[in-house]
Amino acid sequence: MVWLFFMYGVLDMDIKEQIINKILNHNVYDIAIVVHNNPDEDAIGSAAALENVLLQLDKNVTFVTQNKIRKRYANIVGRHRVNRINVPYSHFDMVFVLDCSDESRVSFDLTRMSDTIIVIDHHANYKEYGTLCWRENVISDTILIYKLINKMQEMKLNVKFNKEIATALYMGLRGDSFNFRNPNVTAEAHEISADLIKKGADLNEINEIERYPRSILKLEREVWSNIMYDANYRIMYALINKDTIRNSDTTYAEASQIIDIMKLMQDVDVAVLFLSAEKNVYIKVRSTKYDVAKVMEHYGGGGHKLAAGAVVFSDSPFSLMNSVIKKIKELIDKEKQAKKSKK
Ligand SMILES: [Mn+2]
Repeated sequence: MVWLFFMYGVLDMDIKEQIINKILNHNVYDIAIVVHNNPDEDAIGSAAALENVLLQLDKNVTFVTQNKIRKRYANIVGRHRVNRINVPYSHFDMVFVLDCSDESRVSFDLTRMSDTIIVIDHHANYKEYGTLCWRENVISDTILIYKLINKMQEMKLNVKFNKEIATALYMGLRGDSFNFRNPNVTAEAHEISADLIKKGADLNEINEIERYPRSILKLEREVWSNIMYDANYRIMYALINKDTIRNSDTTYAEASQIIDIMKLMQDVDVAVLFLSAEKNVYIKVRSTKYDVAKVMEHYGGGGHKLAAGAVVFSDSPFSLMNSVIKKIKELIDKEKQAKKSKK
């Protein structure tokens, strides 16, 4: 009977509470935070905010960086972390994996890092992994971190929702919602953002982070003169080869921002950017209505319904581009057909 009661108690317990109880366990001191490779604003913001709150709980925190974090994020993550890769070989009492729908987006074996892997993720499509998994399909992972910190305060833990946390969380919210333009933006997202502003989120800092580097102009000249557009399917796409990127002094991360300009164009339902590197081609897709993540999954990638990507090993970016565009057209045909038959 007691045992049954205990079982129900655990089942009843909210996942946030379960995670917090694991953090509070006195055996847990060394904690690592891992985010997906090539981290975006949401991944970086989630990690920075979680680190801040774990430090307040007197934990020893290691922010694992598989890729170099750009200088523009210096005020969010700390100047000492910029342009550094930090993948330690030590063992941790607990590892958090944030904003990462798939283990393959982590370049090392998570299980060698810790026996306790806590996944906090907001992607609609995901692969099951980790010891404890909190999935909620909201617009950014920072919303989940926001809820986690609120829960800590509800549980009367001594944690402050400071300005640094508010700024980091707001950055992720804005990044993953494409400045609150994505169709999945809810009233709750706006309420949370209002609360974060009340808590001191530094909007000027985030505006500064989101500005384009001037070097992108050189690249844009090349891209806009070679841009392709399919008026029937309303697909806009471009292929940037490695020499173009090198000659323009932009990084791949900077060059990939061009997708955000492409998707703002009128009469574009799908924007696709192909960035060719030494051996790989990076594909970025944005859509206003089609589930482009499905197409990216076909190429070993994934993401959100309207914002997805993949990295494909390919010697011929041009033929890869043609095959991806063909697949996207098939998807559009299929979704249009499905809509018709519904009517
Ligand atoms: Mn995200």
